[in-house]
Amino acid sequence: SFGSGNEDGAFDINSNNGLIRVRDPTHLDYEQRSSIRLIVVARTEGHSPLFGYATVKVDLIDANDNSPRFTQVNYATVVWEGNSKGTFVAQVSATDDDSGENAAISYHIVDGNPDNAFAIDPPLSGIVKTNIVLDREIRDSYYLTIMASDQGQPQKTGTAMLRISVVDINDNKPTFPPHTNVSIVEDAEVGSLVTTVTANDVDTAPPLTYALMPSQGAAATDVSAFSIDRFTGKILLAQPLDFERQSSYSVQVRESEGRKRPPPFVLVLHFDAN
Ligand SMILES: [Ca+2]
Ligand SMILES: [Ca+2]
Ligand SMILES: [Ca+2]
Ligand SMILES: [Ca+2]
Repeated sequence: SFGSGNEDGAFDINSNNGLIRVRDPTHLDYEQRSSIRLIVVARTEGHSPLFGYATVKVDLIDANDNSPRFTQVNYATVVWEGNSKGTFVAQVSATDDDSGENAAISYHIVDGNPDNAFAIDPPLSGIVKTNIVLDREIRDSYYLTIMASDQGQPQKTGTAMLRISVVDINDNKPTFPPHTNVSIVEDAEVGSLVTTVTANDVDTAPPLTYALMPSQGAAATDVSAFSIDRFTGKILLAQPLDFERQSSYSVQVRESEGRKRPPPFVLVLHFDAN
């Protein structure tokens, strides 16, 4: 019989031949205790029995009965576009209650990674890095599914999500629509709308502003005949026109990011002589 160590009934012992067997495996958990010390009592039969004692130490072998668990189910981070490949994005981490190979965790991106935009490098680190140069104008967010796998048999896994928002930088130049000529009647009132000129910029910031400037080769005074709303690009007539005195004007519109980038948009105004 057992003297001690089997209070939970994990084992039984054959009282005739001393064979010890597992009776209830639910009490054998390496994570609770990795070895068990049983005191076995032997007793002679008869009126005045004699006793003998032995210690049996049972070492448990770890079974892979725990899955890796991430410290968070959902991770979120931001990363700037335009950084070189290999830029740090985030570090994810999982734990495993087993031991040895059964708790040796490697990480893999298993979904949500178009163009292999991200990589975990090295795989044991959980460090997520960029694997391409990110471009917010192509894709502004990613939603990665990351798996943690232990090395046990059978292998166990856990998953977490990592949301990555790509932050805009001002890496695109504005573009103007093709140059057009605009006509205006001679007797148009001062303040009337001549045309609206706006450039396109795929970045979100900064907001563009506009200014008028003289066209190359045209009279600088042409600019003073018009005014432009610097935010909307609306061009208004600023002084009365006289067809006999001047029959056409040429001005350029410059946007705020184009200072070093000629040529700006050219607007040629013709009077409608009617
Ligand atoms: Ca275990
Ligand atoms: Ca495990
Ligand atoms: Ca821009
Ligand atoms: Ca951008």
